[in-house]
Amino acid sequence: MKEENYDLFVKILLVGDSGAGKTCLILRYTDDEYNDTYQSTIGVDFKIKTKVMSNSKVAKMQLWDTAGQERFNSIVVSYYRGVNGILVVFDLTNETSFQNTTKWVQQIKSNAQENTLIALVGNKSDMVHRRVVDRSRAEEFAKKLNIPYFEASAKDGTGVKEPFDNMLDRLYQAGNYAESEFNRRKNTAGSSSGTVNLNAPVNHPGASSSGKTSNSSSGGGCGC
Ligand SMILES: Nc1nc2c(ncn2[C@@H]2O[C@H](COP(=O)(O)OP(=O)(O)OP(=O)(O)O)[C@@H](O)[C@H]2O)c(=O)[nH]1
Ligand SMILES: [Mg+2]
Repeated sequence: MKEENYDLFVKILLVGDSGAGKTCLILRYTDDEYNDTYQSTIGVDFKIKTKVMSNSKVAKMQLWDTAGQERFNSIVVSYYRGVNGILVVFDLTNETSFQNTTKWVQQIKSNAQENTLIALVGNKSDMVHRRVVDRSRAEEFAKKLNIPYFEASAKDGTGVKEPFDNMLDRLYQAGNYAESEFNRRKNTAGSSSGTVNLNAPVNHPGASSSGKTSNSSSGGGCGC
């Protein structure tokens, strides 16, 4: 896709314990695919999704997939400042992964920009019998933090679109996105007062314009 073929651009990062299902959620959302073979993410990776919003605006979403393993944490933390929104993912069948969401949120609050939007996602809702985190407990925790809570299953696809789409809508409402260069030039040329350019894209030092740090660009490397 050419740069000018979209109206807004957002960067959304997924964090959470290793094995929570971050890679699988992204793969389900972008390609509607799922793979049971667990391949832990090394460092940071991304995929792109283009979406036409209900207001007909075309959004280009850069979805950053991070490694949950502790040894990659300093790399992950270095990405917090350059993104518009962050989904904190935990595994509904793993109590520790839920407990650790407190740590993830604290890390975001200490390192991300103040206007970064956050949401909480409980994944693996298909594993009804192995579930250990009640919806009410997770909802209560999210309410305390004043962030939305979603449940999803990357495996059967239930509830996967909602956290991503809701994040996009909230970012749009908050004006927390970048415009395409094309729109920016067009708007500036067409208006003597100029257009307010909210949140110009922040290029992470480690990411080229095709935006890659570890694996291949939109498509490759999403080990799920
Ligand atoms: N039953 C079920 N299993 C899932 C679901 N999502 C992911 N899994 C499984 O959980 C394992 C881990 O999923 P990943 O998406 O690789 O986890 P991750 O959060 O990316 O892990 P790291 O890359 O190590 O941080 C894989 O074996 C998946 O098959 C789900 O919704 N339901
Ligand atoms: Mg992963």
